[in-house]
Amino acid sequence: MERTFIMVKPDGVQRGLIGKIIQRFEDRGMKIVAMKLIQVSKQIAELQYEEHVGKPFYNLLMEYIMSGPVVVMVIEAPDAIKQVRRIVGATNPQNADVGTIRQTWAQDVSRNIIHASDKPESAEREIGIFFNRNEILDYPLTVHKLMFID
Ligand code: IDP
Ligand code: MG
Repeated sequence: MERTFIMVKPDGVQRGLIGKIIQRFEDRGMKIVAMKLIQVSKQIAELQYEEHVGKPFYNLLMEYIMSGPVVVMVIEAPDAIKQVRRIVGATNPQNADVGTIRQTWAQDVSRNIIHASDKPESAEREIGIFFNRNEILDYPLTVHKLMFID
């Protein structure tokens, strides 16, 4: 099992999509091991998006991510990082495959409603930014017995 980090961005929260987005991951049998509703501070936003410093969209991205509450989650699943990114879809919703979260609910790259870690180092770093160890729960998900053969 692998862990990844996702965030329902402020537009996703304002548009009432928290439940629908979580449903996509639950439907796939992915396990939520941590979750909370928070307001991102400037300090946290700078950490989350440090790789984008200096890019033309950086300031807009910082404003966007701090513009309202977000839902942050840690999801556990086999090959979680790649599989979650497949469910999320391409960064620009206009390029996202039909049926992905971004293709279903978004139109514009600067309002793409969800974040998901792109590689193992990012997942570890991002989980560490948003969660303490004691906020990440270790528990069995009963449905896994029906979905996986050890
Ligand atoms: P990702 O979210 O699919 O990993 P990244 O390239 O890491 O995409 O970009 C981080 C976020 O920055 C995107 O999700 C999107 O909100 C925003 N972003 C990326 N490229 C652009 C752009 O060209 N214009 C405006 N915003 C952008
Ligand atoms: Mg990214």
